[in-house]
Amino acid sequence: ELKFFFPVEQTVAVIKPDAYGTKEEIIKKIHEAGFRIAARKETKLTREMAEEFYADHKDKEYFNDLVEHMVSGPTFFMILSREDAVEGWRALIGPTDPEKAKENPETLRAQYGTDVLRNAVHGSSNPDHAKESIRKIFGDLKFIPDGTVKEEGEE
Ligand code: RTP
Repeated sequence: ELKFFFPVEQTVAVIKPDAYGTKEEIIKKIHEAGFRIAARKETKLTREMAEEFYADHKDKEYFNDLVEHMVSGPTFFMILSREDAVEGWRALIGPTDPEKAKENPETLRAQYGTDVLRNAVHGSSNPDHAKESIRKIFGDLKFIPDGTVKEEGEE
């Protein structure tokens, strides 16, 4: 009998202010898709934090609108843990534009997004970005192999 094991991976998932009111529904779907929520943090971003979080987009024409949106209300950050978490979460959320996401009505952006800016959720685009976002949002967390995370100093 052959068995394949895939490494547990972490990604950052964000419920943006426009979807904050549907947070509990989204969390239920996250669990149904087999993710564990290894860490969570709820915060209202300052302009500085929002600009840092989306630093790679600072030359885009939508950057100011994006930052305005991200500071408009509370944001819910999660570290999701699962096999193939980065790609799995991106598949669950769907494309950036909720209209396009509607090609698969099961995607979260199809269900909770409003438009290309207010598209309900964010996901890391690759494992390096995931690590960088984890550091920006959660500080230096120590990862242990089963995908759970601990804060520095915690047993
Ligand atoms: P990715 O980079 O992995 O594709 O991520 P994404 O789907 O979140 O979309 P991305 O193109 O990276 O853009 C980041 C966020 O900026 C807002 N946005 N607005 N008005 C617009 O044309 C526009 N384009 C992007 C969205 O909130 C998007 O999630």
